[in-house]
Amino acid sequence: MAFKERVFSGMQPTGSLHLGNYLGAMVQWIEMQKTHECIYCVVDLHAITVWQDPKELKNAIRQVTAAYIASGLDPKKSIVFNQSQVAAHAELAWVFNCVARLGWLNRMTQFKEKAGKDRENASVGLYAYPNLMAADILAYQATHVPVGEDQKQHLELARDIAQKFNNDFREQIVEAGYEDGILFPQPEPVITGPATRVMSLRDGTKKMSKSEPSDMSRINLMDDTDVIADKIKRAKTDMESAPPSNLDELKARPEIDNLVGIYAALAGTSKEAGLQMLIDTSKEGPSIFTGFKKALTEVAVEKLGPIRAEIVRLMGDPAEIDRILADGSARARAIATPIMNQVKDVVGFVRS
Ligand code: AQP
Repeated sequence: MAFKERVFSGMQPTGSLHLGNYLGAMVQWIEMQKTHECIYCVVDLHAITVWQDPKELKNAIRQVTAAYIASGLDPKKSIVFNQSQVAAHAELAWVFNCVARLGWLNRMTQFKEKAGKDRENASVGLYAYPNLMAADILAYQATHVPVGEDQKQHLELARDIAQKFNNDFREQIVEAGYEDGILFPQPEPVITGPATRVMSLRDGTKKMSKSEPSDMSRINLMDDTDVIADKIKRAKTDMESAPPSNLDELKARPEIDNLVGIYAALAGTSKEAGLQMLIDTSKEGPSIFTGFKKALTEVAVEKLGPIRAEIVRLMGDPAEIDRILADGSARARAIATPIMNQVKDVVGFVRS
């Protein structure tokens, strides 16, 4: 069966969204909304795989929703909702817990990074996170998933799960009316944002992340002008006395490469043009990066300032945000429930 193109993606309400979330995923979400049926979720079930203060979680769910809308998602066009309100996510995740193999999950690098040395103390949910992510996507038979590069491995797992489910239950899937025996499509990762991997401002080898303890490592969508300027001013560079003269040299200097990449993505220009800007401003002093950092601050404030102002405005009316989420949940349920019912039939459950 040829599946209708449908987009699904989500972000965790584990803190304020940052530039990595915005450039790595959100920019692509907004683009895809113009051409596709899109479902954008605030993945609160994923958030609780690590401890979340319940009072802060509620606020974070509303703030991430506000950030989606402030960044340009249209909740009338796209479906915007929070994951916990559509039961199909958790139901399908359980089925997938029984389809996915332990060996597959053991290979997931994100679990290793997040669990760190204290693996025995990590929640079972954190380990099974990729199965829930597969369920998020496949509960809607979604075909395209715009994400940052860090999610590539999880997407591959979702494809493996879809394939194994289709193989395991082929006979029943055909009986359910899917002539080719395919109930779940192979979801395609869409990793094409302007900066698919934004790195920490403090360490060019680590990705920018909400859960990194140092706030100086990231630019949050909620940061004001002074905070953005301060973070960029203090962003780690290196001790070299000259700027890189070409893209190969730039690549070998991860912190500079990251800043040039961020500049290019925000200014809507190429990395080459960003590097040229760094070269042209390097004589301004006192450091070779002073002029470049000033330009980077300007473009960051210009781009993020209006988004921040709109998040603040939307957060002034939490009841309106809740209405948007309720409307989105109802529309999401209308798609996911019939698919979930087919899954239940195919697996052999008696529905009552
Ligand atoms: N640094 C990044 N560069 C590019 N894309 C990124 N994404 C996250 N960080 C970067 C993309 O943002 C989307 C939502 O991510 P998430 O909130 O589900 O969780 P995450 O990937 O684990 O992001 P964080 O910020 O690191 O959250 P915590 O710290 O809570 O785990 C995804 O598409 C992701 O690729």
